[in-house]
Amino acid sequence: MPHTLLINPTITSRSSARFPLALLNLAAALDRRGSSRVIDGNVDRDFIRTTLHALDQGGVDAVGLSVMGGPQLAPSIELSQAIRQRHPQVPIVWGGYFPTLYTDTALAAPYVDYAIRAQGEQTMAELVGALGGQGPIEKIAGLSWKRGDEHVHNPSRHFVPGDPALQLPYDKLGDPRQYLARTFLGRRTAGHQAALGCRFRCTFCGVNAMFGGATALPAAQRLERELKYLKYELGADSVQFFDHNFFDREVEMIPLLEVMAKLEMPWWCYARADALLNLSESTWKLVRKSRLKMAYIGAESPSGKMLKEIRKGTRPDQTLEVAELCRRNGVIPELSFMVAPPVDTEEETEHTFEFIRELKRINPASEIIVYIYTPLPESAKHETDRGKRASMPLLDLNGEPVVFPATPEEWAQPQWVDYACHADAPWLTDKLRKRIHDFVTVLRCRYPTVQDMRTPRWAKHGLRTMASWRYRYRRYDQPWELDLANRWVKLRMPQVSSL
Ligand code: B12
Repeated sequence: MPHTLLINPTITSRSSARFPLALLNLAAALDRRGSSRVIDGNVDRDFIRTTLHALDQGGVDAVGLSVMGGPQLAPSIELSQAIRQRHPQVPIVWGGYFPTLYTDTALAAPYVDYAIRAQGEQTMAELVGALGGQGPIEKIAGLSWKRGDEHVHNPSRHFVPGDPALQLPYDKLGDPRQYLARTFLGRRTAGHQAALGCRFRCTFCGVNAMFGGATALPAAQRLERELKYLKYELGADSVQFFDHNFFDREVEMIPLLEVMAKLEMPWWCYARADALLNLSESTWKLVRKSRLKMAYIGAESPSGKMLKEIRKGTRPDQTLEVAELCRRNGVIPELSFMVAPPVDTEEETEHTFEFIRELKRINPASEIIVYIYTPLPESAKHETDRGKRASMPLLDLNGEPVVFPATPEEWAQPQWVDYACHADAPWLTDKLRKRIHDFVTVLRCRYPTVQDMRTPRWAKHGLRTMASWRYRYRRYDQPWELDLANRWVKLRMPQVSSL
């Protein structure tokens, strides 16, 4: 009976910790033919010591880490090095977005023995079986491993839809109630994933690279069972859906929305403008009854040309239309944009600022998220998309091709953490970086996010008043007084900590 430790290295603050769903899904799969323990670094801030202590007790056959690019890399490296040093014989497995997108980079590290690409449940279960002598490693789909100095990439695993009977082992988290958080949705908001994958193939998105355009909705019975567990067993009063893209084809959505309309738990989700615009009035009625509060919609750009280039599949006029539609239905659209693309960098950015102003005119409640456009390196795309379109080489400020990191340590450097978080890019001038910062400062003070529960009303009101003349007259540059006020107020940043 193989025993596996599953670790979620720290990525966010204790108060922003949400169910580590990747590990719960993996644990459910591993426990069919063995056992597992989950250690969540978002809750256990001393997770490295806890892991080493668990290994010191013996009986662990493998350690699996969930690794996302960005701020989770440094703690993942630190943990892996500590394990390698104290227990060199224990196999270390990396899974999740980082090893899926950057498989060779992950394997380049001496402390990563196996990289699991895309969905991990079956691959990890087969790997721990193979490590215990059951079956050859070469046959495990979705696994990458090392033979001497060579990296071996076994064929990919086909997309696996969710199991309708699956029960996530929440009890492995100690008291699962500690993951319910006070958000603008409610006093005890739970994170939940219902559907898997996304059928769209936007070139910039890690989800396409992970699922290759596949999607699977859950059975309505499973959704109802899981939501009832969250509501009646744990006491959750609202839900943040982590689904890569919640609204799919209308006919298939109706049974799911009926479940949600029955439970009436205010909710948040990722959605697309076109999908929302295609819903009929009767479905909108269900959406209202189910109490959808906010939909995060990737608007990305006001330029139709750029939207085509990144294969978004929506148009700028649909973004404007959906802002109005949401207003009529009492849903807040949270619209995200990617500014400073590698070509026409300044023009596109200024054009986006104007477009955001237009959206605010149409629906002042719209929440706006501004990211820097940081495309995935060509090697990180899903294999079926790689090289399909001759994408322009990315050039830095000196006109030299951007060279992406080749080791996890390099990806953990601040400039590459920023790249992974869509916060900075090598083609950004200081002037434009400052201009974006200033615009965002004025915008978020003029329209403080409703997701901020900490800042008192009077402070938000003060910020709004201070920022209003700057916003009105487009005087974004050097908002020193707002920067100063922000140091005291510290408005929540949904793009960093989510709800
Ligand atoms: C919750 C969440 C977070 C949480 C923390 C999650 C955590 N680890 O505790 C927070 C809010 C902190 C967060 C932060 C970020 N996130 Co995030 N996040 C998510 C979200 C919404 C849900 C994750 C989840 O639980 N999924 C459900 C589980 C079941 O799926 P999964 O994690 O993919 O796990 C499967 C496989 O990946 C694999 N797997 C995963 N781990 C492991 C481990 C092992 C050992 C194995 C074998 C397999 C394996 O098997 C699992 C089961 O099949 C996803 C979107 C999504 N729906 O996945 C984005 C997502 C993962 N985040 C993403 C990003 C980019 C970020 C950021 C780095 C940047 C940003 N601007 O958002 C930030 C960092 C911000 C910062 N601090 O500055 C991207 C990743 C894409 C990429 N290019 O890497 C996603 C896909 C969103 C998106 N569409 O862009 N995030």
